[in-house]
Amino acid sequence: MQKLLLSLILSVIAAAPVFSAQNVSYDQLLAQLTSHQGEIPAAAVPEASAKSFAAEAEGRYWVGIKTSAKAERTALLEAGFDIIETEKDKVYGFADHELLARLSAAFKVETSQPLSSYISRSKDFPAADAIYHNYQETYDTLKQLADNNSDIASLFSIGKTIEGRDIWCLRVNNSAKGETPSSKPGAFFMGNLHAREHLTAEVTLLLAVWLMEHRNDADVKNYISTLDIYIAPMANPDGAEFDIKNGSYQYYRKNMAKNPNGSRGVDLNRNFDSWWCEAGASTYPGSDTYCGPKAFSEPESQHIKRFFETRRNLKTHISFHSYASEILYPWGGSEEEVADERDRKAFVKIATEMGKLTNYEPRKSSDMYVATGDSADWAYAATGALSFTFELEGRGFYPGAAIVKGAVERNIKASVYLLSVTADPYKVI
Ligand code: 0X9
Ligand code: ZN
Repeated sequence: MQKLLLSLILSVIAAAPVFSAQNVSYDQLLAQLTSHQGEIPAAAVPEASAKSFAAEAEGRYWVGIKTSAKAERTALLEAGFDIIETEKDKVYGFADHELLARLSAAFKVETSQPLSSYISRSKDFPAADAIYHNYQETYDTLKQLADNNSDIASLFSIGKTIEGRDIWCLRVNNSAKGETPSSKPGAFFMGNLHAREHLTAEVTLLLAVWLMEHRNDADVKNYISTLDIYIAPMANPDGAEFDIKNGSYQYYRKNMAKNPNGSRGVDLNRNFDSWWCEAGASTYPGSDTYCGPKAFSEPESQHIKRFFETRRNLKTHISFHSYASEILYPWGGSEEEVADERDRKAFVKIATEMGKLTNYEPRKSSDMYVATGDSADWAYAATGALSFTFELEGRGFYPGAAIVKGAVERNIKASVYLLSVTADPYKVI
């Protein structure tokens, strides 16, 4: 529960954001962390006084369910329960009244703590988390990177979301720009498919900033001239913006689809056509693991699909999520291991190496639970690109400003390692 308390405390602090996209630099962006750490209260407050959840959180509960079996965890996902934390014999997540009643009937619900509501007037990250970049700030930063490095970088939109926002992607390639095809081996880094996992957008955005600043380092220079690199920090910008819409967090995961039953959102990481809506996904539109009316029903997943399908040069991919400190490789939707022995060995070896650089645990995606329809499973199955799901570090979706620097640094190392094998991922085995 410490993670919740910290998030609660952080989000009640109000002050103006400090971000400026002018002359963006990696050190400058990270230096802002120091100036904000002083605003984070050191001591936790009693749970009863913590009340920073937004209106969206009203009527929701933080629920603990006794379970130790993997099959039961998968069944919980199917019942519409998004497992957020896992202990040896217990899992935690959010549920509204209706879901809580259904869960209580079928599972051993041990604890349920109501979330109170709090509405603030700003439309941005809570002040203590002003280091995080909202959608406009993310675009401004990417645009400036592209403008300042126009010989090797370009910015284009993968497509528009359900609310009409562009899914921006920075491309790093010294010969091809925008959507022009390239035959160079490609790597694709994607963040924020899940709305509330904001740290994933920071890691990918700062990766882009770092690469541009280090463009003349011998190894980076080599990757830039031989590879086709894509970085899309916000794959679900509608959800990410909704999650911070009142200046306090909404604990929102899905996209902004309007479901026929009046509920909101499809889980984009259950909407891809990889055993779509079989195990570990819910057909209940209100649930956090709702798979949507059909595979690829959502514009966001359609655009990501088209992105992969029109770039058959992509060899490696990371979809960044949070939080579990894990590096996951296929399959996630099946307990099977991938059939191709070369791929299997490469997955394990590359995940292990990236695990050493991040201190995250490499494992088969379905080891924790089986969940179908995820983007990395689909990307690997459809294109052969070695696709990983990272679950970043931290305790909670809102781990605060102080975590950003370490997470960014570690994940840049892992990402650069992935670039180092992208030309021939099988050389590692
Ligand atoms: O459940 C998910 O979509 C991912 N975890 S998260 O907490 N970020 O929501 C994990 C997806 C990969 N795992 C499986 N397919 N089992
Ligand atoms: Zn996620």
